[in-house]
Amino acid sequence: MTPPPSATARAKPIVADPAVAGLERPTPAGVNAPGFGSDVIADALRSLDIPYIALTPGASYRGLHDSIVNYLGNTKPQMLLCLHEEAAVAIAHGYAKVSGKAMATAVHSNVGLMHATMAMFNAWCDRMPVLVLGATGPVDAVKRRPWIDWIHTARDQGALIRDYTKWDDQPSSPGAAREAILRGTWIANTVPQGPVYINFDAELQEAKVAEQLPPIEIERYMPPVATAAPAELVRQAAAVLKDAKQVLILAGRASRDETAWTARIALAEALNALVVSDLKIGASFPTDHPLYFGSPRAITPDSVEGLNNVDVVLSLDWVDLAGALRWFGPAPAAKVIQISLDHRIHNGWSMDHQGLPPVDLLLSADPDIVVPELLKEIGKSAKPHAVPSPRKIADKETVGFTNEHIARALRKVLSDRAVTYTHLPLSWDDSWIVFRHPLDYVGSDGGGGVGGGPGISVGAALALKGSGRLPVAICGDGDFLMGVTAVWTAVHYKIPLLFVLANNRSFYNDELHQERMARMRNRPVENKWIGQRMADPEVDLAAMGRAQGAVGFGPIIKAADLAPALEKAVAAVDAGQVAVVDVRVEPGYTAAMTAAMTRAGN
Ligand SMILES: Cc1ncc(C[n+]2csc(CCOP(=O)(O)OP(=O)(O)O)c2C)c(N)n1
Ligand SMILES: [Mg+2]
Repeated sequence: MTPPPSATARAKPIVADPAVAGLERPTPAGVNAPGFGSDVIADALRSLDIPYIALTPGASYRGLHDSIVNYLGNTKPQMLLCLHEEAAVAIAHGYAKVSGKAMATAVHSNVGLMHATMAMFNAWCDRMPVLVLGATGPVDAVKRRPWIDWIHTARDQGALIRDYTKWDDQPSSPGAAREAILRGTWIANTVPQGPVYINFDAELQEAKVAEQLPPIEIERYMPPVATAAPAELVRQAAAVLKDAKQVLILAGRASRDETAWTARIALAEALNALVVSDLKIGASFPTDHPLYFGSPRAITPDSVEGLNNVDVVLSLDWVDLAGALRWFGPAPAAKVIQISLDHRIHNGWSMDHQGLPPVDLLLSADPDIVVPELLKEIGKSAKPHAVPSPRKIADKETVGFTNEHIARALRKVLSDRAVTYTHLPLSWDDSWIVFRHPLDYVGSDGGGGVGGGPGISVGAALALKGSGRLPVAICGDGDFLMGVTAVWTAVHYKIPLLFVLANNRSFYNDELHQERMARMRNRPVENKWIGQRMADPEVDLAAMGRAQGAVGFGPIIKAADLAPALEKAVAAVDAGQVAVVDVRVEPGYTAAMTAAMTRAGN
């Protein structure tokens, strides 16, 4: 049986990049049979074709570390050394955003896991698969070294992350460890995807294997999961959509699969539906398509006028359906069809499930699988197509020196080149850069955890290596500074990537909040910068790139210098380097962004 398109996309074989594979070759150890518990764990990772394990080292998993280097020969998986656990997990997160598949990470005991938590939360909210391996000091107290093994052993380490992982385990034998790795990887990769955590007792890793485990057929433990909707529900949904006067499609979470992308466009065209997408998640619809309405930020109380005729809303796993329905007022009259599996991983700790939306018809299935089925029911051109008239990008020079100048310069320098935007800052406007392919943009950090941008971008760039696509990360200065050491990993492992930094020398998003407070309380607005501005001294971000082996450009302080600097930076990336361009934009957001942020309820 041929698996449906999204299942295939999420299970593409992954090959290690030859340039990366040539690095850090160990002296052969000549080991060929698993002698220790951690060799069994390493064998299980090898059997799953996981190309990389991003890690920050620690003694709690010294057994596993040795097995990967000396038993596996540091290949499949190959270690990617990271300077912070948050970067290690973010890299795996970014890798999954492109490949659709979990990469491995390893983090040291409770302390490494604590550093990793925010990145795990980001991956969780983004519904991205990551296999996080961890370790604890000997569970058997008699085996613990004084002091250090005690502070690095916790009764229930998984409790730190249980609320934002799909599953966790602490196996107590090599056989159980192998099973945990198979189960964890399978769960992580199954839609809705998410991170999993497996904690290995140091003693289990370091103990000799009493007897060899019988070999197993890995494929039999990795059954592909493709969740379709019952035919009757698809027929009902198709009937509602065909009868609608005006459908609004909320093109939400989707795979990077091109076939699914094409089917989504065909469905919108067959229904002559308006389409909305969201910068929170990867590109899900061509933003220059005549049916494309904009991102939620474009939907202001005034523009909702344009949605007045909408009588059916079709959500393709939209991140916040209840929030979107508020565009129509407190009690939306439109019929709502939801296609999503997300409810399957909602829990009581994280409120990332958002508000409870009214839903008239739920298809509990993967939208990438349902959309082609709906299309079959509806037929190709039930309604006249809109005349293609791509959304115009306002290309006139704007005043000052803002993020819009960055967009304009990138458009000029990159022209029609295949680019993947691996990260965009919060203040980005979706009308500035057009997306025409599912890999043009891989979405944001998921959990709103600032600092994820650099690591996610390095992981995405790693997965894109050799694809011919240019990875471009546009990060705020705050985001970059919090995750800056990911740059070293990119440089060290020869992962070409362009960082363009929207450096307003501020955690500016929060200046707006202080402004709002001051206005509400009738206090001086001019104090909003205090405790927000990173000035005196201004941080030299290009130098922070250079200090880690990247090529640094800037500070660029005027618009005219930007395109020439970007040209040089792109040439450096084309030559295999990591480039960091420090653009000193003015503090301030666009009027639309400011309005969206300071609207009532924010
Ligand atoms: C880990 C974390 N700390 C703090 C915040 C609060 N926060 C939200 S946006 C933001 C500012 C980010 O600064 P920057 O990346 O420079 O973007 P800017 O707002 O200046 O455009 C902060 C601090 C957060 N979301 N996550
Ligand atoms: Mg900033």
